[in-house]
Amino acid sequence: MNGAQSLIRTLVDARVEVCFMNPGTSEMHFVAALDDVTGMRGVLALFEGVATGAADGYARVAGRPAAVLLHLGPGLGNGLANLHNARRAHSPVVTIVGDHATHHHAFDAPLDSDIATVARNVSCWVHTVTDPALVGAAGAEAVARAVAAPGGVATLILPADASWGEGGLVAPPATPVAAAAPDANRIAEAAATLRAGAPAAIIVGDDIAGDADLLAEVARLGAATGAKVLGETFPARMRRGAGLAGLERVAYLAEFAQMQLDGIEHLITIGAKSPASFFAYPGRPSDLVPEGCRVTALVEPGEDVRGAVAGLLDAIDTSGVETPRVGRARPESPVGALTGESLAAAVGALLPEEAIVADEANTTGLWLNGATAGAPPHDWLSLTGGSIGYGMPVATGAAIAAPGRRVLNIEADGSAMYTLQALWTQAHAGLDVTTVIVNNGSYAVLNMELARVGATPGPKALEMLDLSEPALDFVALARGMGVPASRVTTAEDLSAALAASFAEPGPRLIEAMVPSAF
Ligand SMILES: Cc1ncc(C[n+]2csc(CCOP(=O)(O)OP(=O)(O)O)c2C)c(N)n1
Repeated sequence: MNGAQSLIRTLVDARVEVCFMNPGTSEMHFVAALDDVTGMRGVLALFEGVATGAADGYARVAGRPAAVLLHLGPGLGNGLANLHNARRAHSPVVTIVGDHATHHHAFDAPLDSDIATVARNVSCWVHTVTDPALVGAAGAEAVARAVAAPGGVATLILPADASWGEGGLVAPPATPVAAAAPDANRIAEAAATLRAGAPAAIIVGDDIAGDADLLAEVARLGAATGAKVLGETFPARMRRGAGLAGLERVAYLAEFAQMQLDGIEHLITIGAKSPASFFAYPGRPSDLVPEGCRVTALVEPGEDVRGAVAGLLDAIDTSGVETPRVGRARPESPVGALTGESLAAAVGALLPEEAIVADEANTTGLWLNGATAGAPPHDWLSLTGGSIGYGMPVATGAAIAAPGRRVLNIEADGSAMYTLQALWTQAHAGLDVTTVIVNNGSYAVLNMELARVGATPGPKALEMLDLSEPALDFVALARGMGVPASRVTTAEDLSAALAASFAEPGPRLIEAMVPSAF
């Protein structure tokens, strides 16, 4: 057995069963090993940012890692932006970066670079393994590091000679470090604060936002004590819909977030960050915590969130308190002009039960939250790290993680162009992904941000935010990658196209012509 074969067997034994990849010469033994070892599905991506984003989407939905195989420093660099988003989502990802054979470094061949330096920025663990006999153990360790709470990107650098060398040994799954127990004093303090009844807010992180039962428990705590329950602005995964506890998120725009938090005297974070402005603006505060408000970090991300919530429930009497739940409510099917609002209504009216929404609608997404709140239960994925181009790859990985569920990717045109190649993988693998491209011909949000940061644009500046010349033809682009596509200009046509796509297997792209809101 060579090193590569031992690695794949080890990964499969640890339930890492999908590898998104864009390989090169130094990874050929890993690729060849896919046929020697059963249980590992290889998924080809035509750009590394698609592979890394797909691994993020897979992890968010499956709750366990996929592997990503990348080609030396440049391949890793191409995949970095979506590894950044994966890191912010606390997604477990096992990144394997092929490298030159160890003896080859002396020649500084063209693809040689400092891989570890590129990896460190996004990785919770970086390790180079040079001995084929240790490759399996390194793979097992990579999985354990990736899944250890709160989840992260573990990067294994795999020189070609460690891959092709004989003497590979399969390693048993390694035990991840357990999440740190919650601090009893902090639970007592938070419980006393909540019981005292002063204006308080609880901000919950991904562990709660993505778990309907935990979220219901926190919602009950909120109802029992009068505390407002909020989610972070961009959760990795929200479990939401009719019959479940709802979750208002801290607004992206600082002014709105300040309104949400106005008058709050105690803020309790549970596996979440204290709220801060997404960007700095001249003369405006970065910290969104109201003046004089005390912040208690009950547990940090990666500590035992479940235990912390259980501790609060033990300390606070919630008997007889009803868990607030969202009622079933769908918007009327919209007619007429296609706008952000009518697009949202069409989605809200038709979203299938157990759909997975990959939301990168950006400015057009403003109405989506409200329009879908009372839809049948579904999962909602958002852009955790602010690095655009996440939606199409994440939708791809989500579809591989959840066959049988419809994935709806609502994707702004500018963001789509970063990782459009995801469509090819969707067509190749026959994935049930419906992509709605919101074509507003603009980097619209940046038009708004220009004014917010106080910059004065001239025509040259405005040209940098304009995608209209030439107009992007997403129908042609999709068809060119094997995905059936159509363009819609009215709300009823969008509804018809959505309904048709939800009723048929495989990918489809709908290009929605929506005027820019800015
Ligand atoms: C990797 C990366 N590059 C650049 C940006 C800066 N940026 C933020 S929003 C944006 C344009 C968004 O346009 P689009 O996706 O079409 O959405 P719209 O604002 O039109 O709704 C850009 C370029 C970013 N966030 N991430």
